[in-house]
Amino acid sequence: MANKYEAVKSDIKAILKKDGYDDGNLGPVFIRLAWHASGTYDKHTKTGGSDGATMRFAPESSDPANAGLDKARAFLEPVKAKHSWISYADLWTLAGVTAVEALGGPTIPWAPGRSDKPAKGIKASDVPPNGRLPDAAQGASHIRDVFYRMGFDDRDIVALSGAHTLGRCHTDRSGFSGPWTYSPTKFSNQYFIQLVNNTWTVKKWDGPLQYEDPTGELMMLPTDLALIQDAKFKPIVEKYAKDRAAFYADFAKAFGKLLDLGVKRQAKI
Ligand code: ZEM
Repeated sequence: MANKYEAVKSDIKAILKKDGYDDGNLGPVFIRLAWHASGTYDKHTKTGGSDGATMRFAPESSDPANAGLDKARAFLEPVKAKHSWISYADLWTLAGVTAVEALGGPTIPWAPGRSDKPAKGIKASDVPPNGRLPDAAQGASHIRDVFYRMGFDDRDIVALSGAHTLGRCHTDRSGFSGPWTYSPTKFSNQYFIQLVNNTWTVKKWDGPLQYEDPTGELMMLPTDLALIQDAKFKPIVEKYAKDRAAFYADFAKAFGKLLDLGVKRQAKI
């Protein structure tokens, strides 16, 4: 990677630790930003994806699925101000890559070359419609519909879901609450270990349906539990719970592919 991108990476790395914010690190929300910027891709119409950085514009900016990502984008503004030549689309995806690596995850293949759709004259039809990102309240067939539309298979789906080893749910963003693991700022295969080895029951509360472990400290979304309820997903979850290296290799490949969906590069870099 060219030195100027390494310089951006090191400035992103420098702002990750943040006392008083969640578990003290912006990495998880940067990874979610990179994922939501990319996960709108539709292979049939070749629309959506990280190219264009369309999350700056309505309706994508106000998609309820993107609640809280305005904060992630704002945290990156000082980096953008310092390196004004970089596109938002490259910056947001690079922030996700940098966070995975800085939190102890695998090296993610990433190449620059995304450009930003200009704000001037932007129309709603230039922006992917809301509703393309997965709905945590649903099950395996919905997950497959969404990720197959992006061009992923079952193994990719399970590998990508392992990102939930990091971060947490916020009642004021998604309505859900809590972290998936005891180490939400350390990349690991803990998410799969928890899914397989812990006991998950419906949480009794006023919020949306989610699951909790016997301590009540950890959580799973309905879509997370779908991964051990589905006969094809479950063996992959079990494999990653036992084989951290296999998860890291598959995650790196799938996350790199996700960030590149629909990217049209102007010139060879
Ligand atoms: Zn998530 N995710 N996600 N995810 N996600 C949340 C948080 C995070 C789903 C989902 O609904 C939610 C992937 C797949 C799927 C991360 C990364 C990746 C939250 C909590 C929800 C509700 C948001 C909040 O309240 O702040 C669903 C349904 C998914 C697929 C079926 C994939 C793929 C990811 C990356 C590769 C991360 C890192 C977080 C934690 C964010 C944070 O702020 O801590």
